[in-house]
Amino acid sequence: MVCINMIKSAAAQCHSVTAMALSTLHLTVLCFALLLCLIGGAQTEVPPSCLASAGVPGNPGHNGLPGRDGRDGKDGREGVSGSKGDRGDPGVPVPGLPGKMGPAGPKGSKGENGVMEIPESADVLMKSLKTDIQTMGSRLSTVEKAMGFRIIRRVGMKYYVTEGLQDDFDAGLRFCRDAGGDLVLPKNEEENNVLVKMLQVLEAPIGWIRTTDRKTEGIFLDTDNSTLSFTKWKPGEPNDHNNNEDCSMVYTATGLWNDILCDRKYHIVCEIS
Ligand code: MFB
Ligand code: CA
Ligand code: CA
Repeated sequence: MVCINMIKSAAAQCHSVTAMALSTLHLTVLCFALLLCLIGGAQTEVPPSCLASAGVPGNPGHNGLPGRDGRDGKDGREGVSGSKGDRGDPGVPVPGLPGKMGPAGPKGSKGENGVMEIPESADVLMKSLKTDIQTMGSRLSTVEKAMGFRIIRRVGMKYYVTEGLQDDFDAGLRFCRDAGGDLVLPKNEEENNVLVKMLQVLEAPIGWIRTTDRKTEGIFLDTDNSTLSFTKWKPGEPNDHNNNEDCSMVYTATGLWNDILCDRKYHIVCEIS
């Protein structure tokens, strides 16, 4: 069918060929198409005039329809570098990798004093330390008092001190209490022995002991009216000889105690604790 149309078109144009001048190419194409049709066996009539002589080429026809896209050509050679492009937009800020440790900065200014939080254990420790400090303070005070005497002996937590003075019982009480202590009263064998040794140093045969039965005859108490936890009476003593013996003394030779008149003058040994 296409072939007939082409021939009709060719025929129509051939008919006018004498009147119009077809392009050589156009005429060639048309004749080639005609030849193809004839070869194809198409049984059609070709006007004799078309085959008789070529006419004058006509005006160029309208441009044909665009052809189909051709196949991609081969890659071209690499082009020369283009000129420098415009400056790009600022990039999206992305944190960089951490930098190297810089040099130490200048020492900061002194901070405010912090509030010391004392944990419970430390609180207990603080209380213990306070007690220890108080004890040490008391001990220091004791030592300072004892240091004022000519002869000093430490026994347990006490100091026995003496200047070698002799006087009556009540004078002895006043002297020792004025020195910050009291007249000596041994509370055990050890203390009694230290007292005896001090009297030996003084070459004193007798020394005062801080106990009397002034409150109740026959009941010997400390001067604060407390009972005695230790005594070392000589056998048969206290005997309130001549019914007027209410104070107490120790024999240096034996370390034994005896009740005696309070106005006798014996060596004074003080205790400071
Ligand atoms: C008495 C004694 C008394 C006097 C007296 C000289 O002992 O108890 O206190 O010391 O001797 C016998
Ligand atoms: Ca008595
Ligand atoms: Ca006696």
